[in-house]
Amino acid sequence: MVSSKFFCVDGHTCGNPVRLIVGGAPTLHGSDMLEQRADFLKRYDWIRTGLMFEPRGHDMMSGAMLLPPTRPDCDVAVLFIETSGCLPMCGHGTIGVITLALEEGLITPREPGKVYLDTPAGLVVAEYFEKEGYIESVRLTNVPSYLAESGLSVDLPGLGKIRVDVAYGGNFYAIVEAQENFPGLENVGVAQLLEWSPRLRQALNDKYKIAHATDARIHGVSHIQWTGKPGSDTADWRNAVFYGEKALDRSPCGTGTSARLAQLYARGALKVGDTMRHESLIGSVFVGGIKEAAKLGDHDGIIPTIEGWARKTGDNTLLLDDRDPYMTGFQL
Ligand code: PYC
Repeated sequence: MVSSKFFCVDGHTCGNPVRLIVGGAPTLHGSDMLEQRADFLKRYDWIRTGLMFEPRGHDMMSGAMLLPPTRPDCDVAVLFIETSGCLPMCGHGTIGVITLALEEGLITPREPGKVYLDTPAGLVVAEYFEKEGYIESVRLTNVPSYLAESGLSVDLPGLGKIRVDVAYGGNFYAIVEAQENFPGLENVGVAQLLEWSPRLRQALNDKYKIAHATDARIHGVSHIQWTGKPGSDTADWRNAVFYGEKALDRSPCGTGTSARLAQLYARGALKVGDTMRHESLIGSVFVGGIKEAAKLGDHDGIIPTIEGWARKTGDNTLLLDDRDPYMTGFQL
């Protein structure tokens, strides 16, 4: 029998799970985190599927591992592992990873109060705020974000014509606002979103080829962001972000909020210095902000900030054992 053991710290960021692998992560090859991500997917994807999918995880499971940084300006590197693959960047994941890693004493930032993170999408700076020996909240300065396309449309059988903007916030998001065939998130159930989302993503990727303005290794719409009115009058907008095959983010989604900020900025609805309170499906809130303007190729984008909180739920030792027919996980 060959059995691999993984020590994990489990938690959640505003309701969405975070499983931080603190022991058992492989050593990866590659001169930057995008190359190391490709190496992981080629040689170790069984670790991701085994730790994220049932029976050790579930449709929404999301995790990360800390690695030595590939760039000198960073304290640590992070590889995100999800049921959907290895995202270039994950905002709720970063807030969770920073909270759990600091509370467990796993990283010692060279500048107190800030962690410089090497992610596959680029440098992310996480400021953290402590209270009574715990991390109360984390505000990350995300990668440059921008509106890539506006007014794209596809026809979906049973739903009709749907118009979207596509914005980048560390991943590419098709942002769906209220329109003739979508009455806004507040009027639509979860089952409906889970049915529409994969079909909409497929139709968009079949019709349009979306690639990052300065790094074509990042391409394709991976997430669908449904938008609507918030449930609380202290929030500005509500979203539900679909990713993978069945996941709907329980948090307001950090990279999704960054993409939404970039879209609203491009439209003139927000400006540098503005903030937006973004509510999730379950009512948890991230505060998004526009720190400064940024240029990505020909696009006028932004540097967004995202603030949220995470809490530890437990310690977890997981085994991937080759006697187990479900060692590498399954999804229904
Ligand atoms: O918070 O960026 C995020 C995220 C991506 C997928 C799920 N959450």
